[in-house]
Amino acid sequence: MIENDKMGSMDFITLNGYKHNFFESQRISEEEAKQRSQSFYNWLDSRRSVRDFSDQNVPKEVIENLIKSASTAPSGAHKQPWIFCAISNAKLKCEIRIAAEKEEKISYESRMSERWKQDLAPLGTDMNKPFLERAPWLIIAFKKIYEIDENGSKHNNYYVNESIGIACGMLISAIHNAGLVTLTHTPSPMNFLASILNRPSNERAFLLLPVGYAEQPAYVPDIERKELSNVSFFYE
Ligand code: IYR
Repeated sequence: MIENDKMGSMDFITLNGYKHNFFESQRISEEEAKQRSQSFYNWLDSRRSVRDFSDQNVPKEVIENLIKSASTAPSGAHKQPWIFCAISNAKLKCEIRIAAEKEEKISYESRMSERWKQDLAPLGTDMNKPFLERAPWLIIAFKKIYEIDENGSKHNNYYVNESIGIACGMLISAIHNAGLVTLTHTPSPMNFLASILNRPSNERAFLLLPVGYAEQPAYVPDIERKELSNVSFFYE
């Protein structure tokens, strides 16, 4: 039996020949859990996708901590199938903006349906992406669809989209926690990112996140989140 109390339990056990360390779980009262879950929700709910960026610098150390936070995400078979490229280099940002706007122009002019453009109208997006140059950092999440072992053989990773999606969610929360803003930018197709950044053949761009301080003033769309009753169904 594995006890969940450190008292009298072992520091580690062995399963299938692999070491499993004692996990010191946090125990908090129901009252504290109610308070903490409410205040965490209030704090997450104050996050908004922001398109108006200040050009104020953000220290590299902050970006490193954001990426470390994202990389704590769970992943299929713990393969951690991601790499986060952080770009502050002005020339690269300019190159990325030009390439993204080229794709977006085609998308807005011919790839996206009228319905899609109508759905985006409240958000105020268009083919111009000045934030790609103005934000001090761009973080581009690449998924690693396979790994290459020492013999050059390819091994597919597992649940890659789920894994990197979770990591990006955690990254967005970490950005919010650091007093910074971002938005999820997905120029489509995104393969120009791998070529500009010289990424290896097993990596595919998943999401581009400009990171920085919000411009003063910044404006965000007047939109609402769905109510709990519209996003949940309880079976008790
Ligand atoms: N990638 C385009 C279009 C776009 C699509 C969706 I769905 C959005 O929620 C927002 C934008 C762009 O970045 O403008």
